[in-house]
Amino acid sequence: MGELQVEKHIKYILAVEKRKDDFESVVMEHLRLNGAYWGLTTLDILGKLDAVDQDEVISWVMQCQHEAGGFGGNIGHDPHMLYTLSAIQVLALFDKLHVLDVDKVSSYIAGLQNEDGSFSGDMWGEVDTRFSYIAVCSLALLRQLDKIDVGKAVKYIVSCKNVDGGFGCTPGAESHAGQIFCCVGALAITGSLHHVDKDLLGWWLCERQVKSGGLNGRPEKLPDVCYSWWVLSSLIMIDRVHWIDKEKLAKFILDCQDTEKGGISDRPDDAVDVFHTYFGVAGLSLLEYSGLKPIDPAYALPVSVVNKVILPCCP
Ligand code: GRG
Ligand code: ZN
Repeated sequence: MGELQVEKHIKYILAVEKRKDDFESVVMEHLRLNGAYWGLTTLDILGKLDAVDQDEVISWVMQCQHEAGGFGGNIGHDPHMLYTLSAIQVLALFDKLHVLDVDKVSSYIAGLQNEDGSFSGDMWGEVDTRFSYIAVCSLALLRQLDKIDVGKAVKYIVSCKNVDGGFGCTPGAESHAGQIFCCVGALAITGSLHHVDKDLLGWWLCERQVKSGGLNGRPEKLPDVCYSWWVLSSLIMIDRVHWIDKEKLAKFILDCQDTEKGGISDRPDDAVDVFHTYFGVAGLSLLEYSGLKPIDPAYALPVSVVNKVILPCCP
């Protein structure tokens, strides 16, 4: 099996952070704050977060904050839950959550909870269990979960559970590994995993592994490195990770590396991007690949970061 090209991936991510005008950077412009989270978390798992200028990153992140309290994908963009979580995660990586006006950010998030317990992504109202996860994860990191109705939030997530044991984006929507991560993650953070049928869901999740060792996101779909995160983290949270072939999955991820220029793609021989580089490295961390910092499957941050942020709150 090929080895993880640690130095090359570090170089690739540092280069993407600096390039402003090539194809990938232009495509990523509107979601730069997400990109920053993917790139910086990858660097941290690889033990190289100190290679970036943290003051510069933090000052840019704070400029992405809108007066409404939420964050946009870049300076001057409208606020959205998706970027607000990324901002909180990036600040947590640098142990700099104290620069936030916690009350303002958490009020923005809490203001997006609907009567039925669900969450909208922004003021335009799209409802999705992705936003339930984002609200719960963000507020837990800020230690502000009491700002929302957690009981109702859990109830809404449970209403998105399907007969196959999985979860969809809204009630009745088909199960998808990405949504399952969101729902299981939010249930894990709120101590509500008893709502999950672990054997049934574990069975659905482990069936996502295909011949090549990779995982897909739904039946009959192609494998993709990002599902190494969505599926594997969910299996770990419900304690069923031993139901897949970990060795074969690690090989699939390693086969998706660009061994010359660095970076990881969705499938072997495709073009690399920061998103799949993050999910490949994070997946290998979940597989306990040697030399990588362990990542927390619910918070999607290094365990060391989560311990620093969450532990001090516990009475
Ligand atoms: C902090 C890790 C983290 C996440 C934040 C935004 C979010 C919360 C979660 C997104 C969950 C999700 C829905 C992921 C799926 C992304 C994806 C690969 C979608 C593609 O779906 P299809 O059906 O592609 O178009 P397939 O793979 O089925 O062909
Ligand atoms: Zn993908």
